[in-house]
Amino acid sequence: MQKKWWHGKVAYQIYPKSFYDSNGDGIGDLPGIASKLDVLKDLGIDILWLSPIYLSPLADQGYDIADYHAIDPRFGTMDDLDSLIAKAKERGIGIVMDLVVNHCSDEHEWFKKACGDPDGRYGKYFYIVDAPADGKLPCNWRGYFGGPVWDELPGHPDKLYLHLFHKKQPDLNWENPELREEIYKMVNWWLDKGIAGFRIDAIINIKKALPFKDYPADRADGLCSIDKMLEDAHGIGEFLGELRDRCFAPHNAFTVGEVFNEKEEEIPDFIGDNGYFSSMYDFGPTIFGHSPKGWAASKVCTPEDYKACVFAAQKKIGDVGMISNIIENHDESRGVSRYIPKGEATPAAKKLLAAEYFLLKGLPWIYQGQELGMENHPVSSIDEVDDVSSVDEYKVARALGYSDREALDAIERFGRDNARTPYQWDDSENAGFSAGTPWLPVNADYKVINYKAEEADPDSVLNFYKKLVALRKDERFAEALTYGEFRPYLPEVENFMSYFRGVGDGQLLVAGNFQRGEREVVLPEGFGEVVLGNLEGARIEDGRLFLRGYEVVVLCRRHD
Ligand code: TEU
Ligand code: CA
Repeated sequence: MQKKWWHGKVAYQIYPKSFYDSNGDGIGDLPGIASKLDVLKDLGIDILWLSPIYLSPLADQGYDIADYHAIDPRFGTMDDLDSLIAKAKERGIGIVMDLVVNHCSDEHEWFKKACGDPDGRYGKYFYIVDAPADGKLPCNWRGYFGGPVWDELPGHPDKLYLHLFHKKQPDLNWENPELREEIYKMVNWWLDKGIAGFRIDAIINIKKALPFKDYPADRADGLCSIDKMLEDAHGIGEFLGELRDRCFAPHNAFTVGEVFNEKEEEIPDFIGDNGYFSSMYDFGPTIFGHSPKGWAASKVCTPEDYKACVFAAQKKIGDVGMISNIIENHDESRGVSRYIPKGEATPAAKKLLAAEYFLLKGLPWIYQGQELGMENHPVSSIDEVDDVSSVDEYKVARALGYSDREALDAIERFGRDNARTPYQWDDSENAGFSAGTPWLPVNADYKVINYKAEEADPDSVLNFYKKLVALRKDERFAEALTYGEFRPYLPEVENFMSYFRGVGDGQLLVAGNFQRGEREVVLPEGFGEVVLGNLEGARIEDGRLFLRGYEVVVLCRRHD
């Protein structure tokens, strides 16, 4: 693997709307982020991804962009962003923007012009078709937010347009070279501004299986999951290779793809030495247990399931490229509530989960609040839910006969609002996030789980994350943790998640007891020096390691 400038770094994701509100309107903003840069520096962050801050009607919380060259006034101004980029750079932090180009907003001028002249130049920037006389839609694909992917083109009852996501997010037609040129021009405009790169949104969707056709329905609605079409879509490399060659490579940009549904044989093309992207996320644990019947029918991810997903990805990727490892993001529920058995998410267990994913081979990402051990929040009524995806899943669950409470339980488990409640800065009103009324209520546990309290507590989850970051950058172990081989240790032992990093003398062993009960295991020959642990007083006797409930230790070879 060729060495790159961003290898060995630590990355962080901010969801701007919920990070810090500097002007009391209840919405997080760019000056708010700028005021917290030293907090991120102190955590050891090198790469900072901002979820969208572009002009948007926020139908999908900003993933519906109405102007790619403008900052939405809710978040601030372009000067605020330029200032943030400069201040971040002073601290050695590179800003990564969110590139959302599978679709734009229906309020983008391109779509407005398309509605004005569906058969003209801008109509061809989208997928616009004549509405079939028999009323049958061109295909039975189900949108990611539920319902058909076709809607009437505003002002044209005889025409339909395609949207894989919200109806206010019309898909851009990447088969059109003119549209692609518009995208490349915009991407280079941003890279010329000095950002470090992009996180690339929902990018696998830009290549559709054409011509449009039905796939077998997987629900009573007669529709089918988009996954079925994506399995049939081939040739995305033409677009992604062009995007790399015209934009990313000339700027030596860092790019990370949000890639679901990738074809395993294509992974070297995606993140290999000359890949379309620098990295892509491992979504193995994220998609584990998904049911075509929706969230309410999805399986719980046990510690053994989690270990199997993570180990499989590490094995699949190997030395092909640098995968990006997460336990959560703005689309997912809180990792500590998802991967730690219900009722056992103690600080020790949260630190165990942190160590287990953070020391894997790949680029570690922290999502805002994860470093505090922020948890899911209770939902008592569908009326309090903001997330469009959750609202759809509630309807799906109820249509399948689940009760109101069961449907709400599914939203508590998987809803995207879980990750979007305001960052918990301290135990003052609104958790110190805003002097106004937060756009989404603060999680009631902020009195205990908050930055101020954890910064002052040497045993906090926050301070454990700082130790993990320091370990990855420790000159004794950086090579092993960045480029070192990943090799499972005793994978057959249930609820024991343990793996080597590195080879020979530079090797580390992560050993986590992913359960409440104690256990003892035999240590591999030569290992006995504890470099990090989540509990005081790790116990090693005669080559055996004794682990308490949810205890994790990191060991290196003994240097007697
Ligand atoms: O998400 C892409 C996506 O397909 C999955 O995350 C998932 O299907 C979706 O979140 C519904 O649960 C990206 C963004 O991360 C997400 O926030 C946007 O809603 C979506 O694209 C559309 O831009
Ligand atoms: Ca604000």
